[in-house]
Amino acid sequence: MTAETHTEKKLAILISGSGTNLQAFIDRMQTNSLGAEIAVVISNRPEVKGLQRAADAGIATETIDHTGFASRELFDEQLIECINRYQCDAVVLAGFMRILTPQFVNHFHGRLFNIHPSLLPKYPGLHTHQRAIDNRDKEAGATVHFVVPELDAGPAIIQASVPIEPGDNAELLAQRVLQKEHIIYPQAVQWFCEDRLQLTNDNVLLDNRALPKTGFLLAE
Ligand code: NHR
Ligand code: GAR
Repeated sequence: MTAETHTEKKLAILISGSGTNLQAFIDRMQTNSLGAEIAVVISNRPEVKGLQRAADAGIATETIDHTGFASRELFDEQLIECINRYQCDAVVLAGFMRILTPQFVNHFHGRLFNIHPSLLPKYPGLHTHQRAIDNRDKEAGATVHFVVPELDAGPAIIQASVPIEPGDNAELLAQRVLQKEHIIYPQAVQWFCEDRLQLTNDNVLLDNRALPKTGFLLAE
């Protein structure tokens, strides 16, 4: 007998591109330190590198090309159907670049995660690193959050910060932030998979205690 009381959760990971965050999840799954199975990787763009990463790891892949749909609603319906076909318990957006309809977000309420490359609530939306540099911020970072219908407004779970160095450009800064993303994103989802993380009306609870509004802060 083991002490395990829950069955291993199944994840759908949604990507649009390179998939280095996806790779961080794959690495953790392969060393049994994720506490979850990646049941399927879904891309809205054909032939991206992330699909190859999944295939190389023996994970099922699906491509649902958004350009083939007449509306966001129809695209999202197809996504929901696909995710449910693999009986997934949670959905992980990993560099997924399509805004999702309220219908999709509400369907997966409390089990839909995103990582955004800024210290939210600063810089929702796109081009976060350039905006932080242009504003002469001293630090940048990334935030793992539960997704709600309003873009990048969902409650934070973990944040990590990095310094902005003199002479930085958006690409250099993105690389520095990505290294932190690869640590905090699997960690947050692991908490969920261990039944330690919960979204309530007003709060994110970790081990039944409310997290601060900016989430758990990963120290340097
Ligand atoms: N959907 C909802 N409802 N809420 C969020 O918080 C979401 C979301 C979908 C994706 C990721 C997000 C990010 O972290 C995310 C969060 C895409 C865009 C965007 O403008 C903005 C934010 C995010 C993802 N997408 C364009 C669109 O028309 C397309 C851009 C492109 O294809 O390059 O969907 O940053
Ligand atoms: C990551 O920096 C992620 O935070 C960001 O895109 C990159 C994806 O990298 N996400 C967004 O901007 C969401 N709109 P990856 O494909 O190598 O994981």
